[in-house]
Amino acid sequence: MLFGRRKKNPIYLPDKGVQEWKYATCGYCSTGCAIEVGINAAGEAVTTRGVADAPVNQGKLCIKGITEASIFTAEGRANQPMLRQRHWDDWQPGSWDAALDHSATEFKRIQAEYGRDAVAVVSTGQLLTEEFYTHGKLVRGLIGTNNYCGNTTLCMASAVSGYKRSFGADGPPGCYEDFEHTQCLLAFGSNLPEQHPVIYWRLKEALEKRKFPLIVVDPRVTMFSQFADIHMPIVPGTDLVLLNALAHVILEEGLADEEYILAHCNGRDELHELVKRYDPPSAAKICGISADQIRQVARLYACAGAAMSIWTMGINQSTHGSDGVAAINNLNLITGNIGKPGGTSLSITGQCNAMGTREWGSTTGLAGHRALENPEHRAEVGEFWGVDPDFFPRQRGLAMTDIFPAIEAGEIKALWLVATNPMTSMPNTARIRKTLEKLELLIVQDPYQDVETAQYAHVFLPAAIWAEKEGTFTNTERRVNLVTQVKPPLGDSRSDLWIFNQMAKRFPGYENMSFPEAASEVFLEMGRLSKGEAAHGGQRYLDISGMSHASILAARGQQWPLREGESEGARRLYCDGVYPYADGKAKLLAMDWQDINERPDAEFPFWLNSGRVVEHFHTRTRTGKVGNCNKFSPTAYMEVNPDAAAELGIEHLDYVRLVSRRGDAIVLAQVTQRVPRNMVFVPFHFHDCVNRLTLGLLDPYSRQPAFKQGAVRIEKVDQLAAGQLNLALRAY
Ligand SMILES: Nc1nc2c(c(=O)[nH]1)N[C@H]1C(S)=C(S)[C@@H](COP(=O)(O)OP(=O)(O)OC[C@H]3O[C@@H](n4cnc5c(=O)[nH]c(N)nc54)[C@H](O)[C@@H]3O)O[C@H]1N2
Ligand SMILES: Nc1nc2c(c(=O)[nH]1)N[C@H]1C(S)=C(S)[C@@H](COP(=O)(O)OP(=O)(O)OC[C@H]3O[C@@H](n4cnc5c(=O)[nH]c(N)nc54)[C@H](O)[C@@H]3O)O[C@H]1N2
Ligand code: SF4
Ligand SMILES: [Mo]
Repeated sequence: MLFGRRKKNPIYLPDKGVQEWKYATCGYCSTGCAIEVGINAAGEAVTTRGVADAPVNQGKLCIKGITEASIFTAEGRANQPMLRQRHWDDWQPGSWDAALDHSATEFKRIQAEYGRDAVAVVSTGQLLTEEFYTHGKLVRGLIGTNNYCGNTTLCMASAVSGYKRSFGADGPPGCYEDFEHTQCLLAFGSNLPEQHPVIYWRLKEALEKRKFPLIVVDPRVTMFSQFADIHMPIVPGTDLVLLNALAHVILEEGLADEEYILAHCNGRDELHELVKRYDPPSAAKICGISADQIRQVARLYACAGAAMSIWTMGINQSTHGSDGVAAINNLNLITGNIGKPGGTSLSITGQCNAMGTREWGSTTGLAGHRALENPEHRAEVGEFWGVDPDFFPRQRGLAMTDIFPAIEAGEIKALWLVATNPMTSMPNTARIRKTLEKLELLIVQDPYQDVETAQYAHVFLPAAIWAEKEGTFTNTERRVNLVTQVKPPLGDSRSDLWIFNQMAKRFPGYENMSFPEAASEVFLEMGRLSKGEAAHGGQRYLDISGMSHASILAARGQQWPLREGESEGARRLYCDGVYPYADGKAKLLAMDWQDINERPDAEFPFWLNSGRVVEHFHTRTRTGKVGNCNKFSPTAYMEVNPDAAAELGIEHLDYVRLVSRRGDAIVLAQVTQRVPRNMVFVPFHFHDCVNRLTLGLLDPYSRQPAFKQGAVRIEKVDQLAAGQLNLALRAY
């Protein structure tokens, strides 16, 4: 008898009738895979493939990239502007002029009545960089509100803040190629194989050529921790304790690179003094990692020659997110592991263009990593844009997570949401819902009209999506890559760039400024603004003056800094040990851990952890409608440990109710050893689910919510009723 493939049908790839392949960069995660979209004779996008000679992915794509062609025509796409008086009225289709006139007039009325900052704008990490730059110019230079932020507060804010505190500027100093040089890799709160599958593939390739220790710190037994040599199942929210203990061992045992510290760092003695309190036995009691393992990992890391750390949301989404990042930077500074091949502090970013908005969006400052607090920066940008520098605020305004409470308090009356869906993605969504109901004007700009936030909107602006537009994304390793327009926008939807340019025309001061229509021209303008000297006298790191759309396309992505006249960008930052602080030195920061999270107790005995799965992206406006993604997890569920399930009498695939101090949610039980006995993990992709439960205490520096630390209890429910409710909730 024959077994295996020979008896089965061969894999059959249908001919999609592709006539032309067009170049883009994937629009989901921050890996930055180069992708080609196949266009058929009718001009429709029918399929995708990886670009073989692209430095990032070398032809690879993950499930989301492979199925990305179907998002253009996915259910729910909006194709015309819509307006209504009150959010419970029916939508009325309107022209672009009507929608934009109404929006601009209302902004002006509200600003005149309540003050300039009564209008808030919340942006995203999912537009093209040229769009971010133009949006920033419009909001900072014409509308003039200081309450301008992005969903990156939910995502990368702690990394930005930690980089700034340690090094004096934002920007991940390493690159993917570091995997090929490192001798030890330590990953914190990142599930790389699921969330950045192609970065993980790069790491695996490196590991297959040359073995080095891989250590994963995560309270769950994720796919990444299963592939690791050492898994450290940390107590949620205690990474700072572990990091201080690692620094303790390294400094006490004389394993630090004292020469590097002396030449390039301030604050050594203060750090040493503080970490004396974090001896391994004391730290073990808090973070749950044994004293022996702490010593073992500290020695491995410090003696490795070249060691690198990566991290994602397990660190950033915490009440000590910014401190956690700075503590990772401490670890790499004291071991001399910055700016050298295989030695780095590499924040794995999130959304496709989380980097682009940090660089050029002006959300927390001014374009090109400039600060509102710096008078020279205000003058530079003011002159370049044709705006009186006094028109710019003198300090940054509210973060996204502070904008919603300010709406609640009545200080903000109008909100413009661009490419973000806080009704599903913010903590404590019941409160967000009430907040949105209070607004006099809510504008939602999104390609999909079924995005939950639109339920409370007065104006809906239908945006073109991804490769219906042209422009650039910057990925995790500072690589700027191109999206070309592979097909025209659906129906009457328009590119975000076009929408911002049209909105700009409706504000006084427009005549003195320039708003180029072509993304390639906007890019060159950004290049000009990126040139010159940095505040401390050295060259600016964020310099893209040597790039153009054409050069980026030819190279399949270029890294910044790439200065005028250069042909290749820098793979790493700070290779000379000079940091962007005035004295050129990095800061070692002494940070004590404070126990301020909501923790499990008798009433709510489980840790509530949340995050992602490989087949879905965020609030599922896209992957929820892509059959080949959605079929793998079509409904909300929790991971629960078999011992806990047995104790509660819960079977695999039972419906249960999760209850927190904020609210409740119905989920299916997936009984698995992935989580410890006192924890449940719920993917956040589903509406009316985990974010009804989350508390979201804020990090004091970054204002990022602690999405991953809360407390819940599990209740049994009537299976039939719960099933019906679940079906009703999951419209798609
Ligand atoms: N498939 C897919 N890929 C994505 C996305 C997506 O939605 N879907 N989103 C993109 C975006 S925007 C982002 S930000 C990234 C996020 O990428 P990741 O951060 O890798 O993903 P998460 O699942 O949010 O969280 C990672 C891990 O943090 C762990 N964790 C929880 N609490 C702690 C803690 O206290 N300490 C430590 N050390 N770990 C902890 C969780 O158990 C979880 O396994 O993914 C990007 N890529
Ligand atoms: N509990 C819990 N909550 C979380 C997290 C968690 O781990 N746990 N993670 C947080 C993180 S890291 C993030 S990044 C946030 C993400 O939270 P959101 O930003 O709210 O999530 P998305 O679903 O990505 O929303 C983006 C919206 O932009 C739209 N869009 C896509 N492309 C375009 C475009 O070109 N133009 C326009 N105008 N719109 C476009 C999409 O249709 C979608 O509606 O969620 C956060 N929330
Ligand atoms: S790894 Fe990220 S960038 Fe690459 S195909 Fe998948 S979602 Fe797209
Ligand atoms: Mo994110």
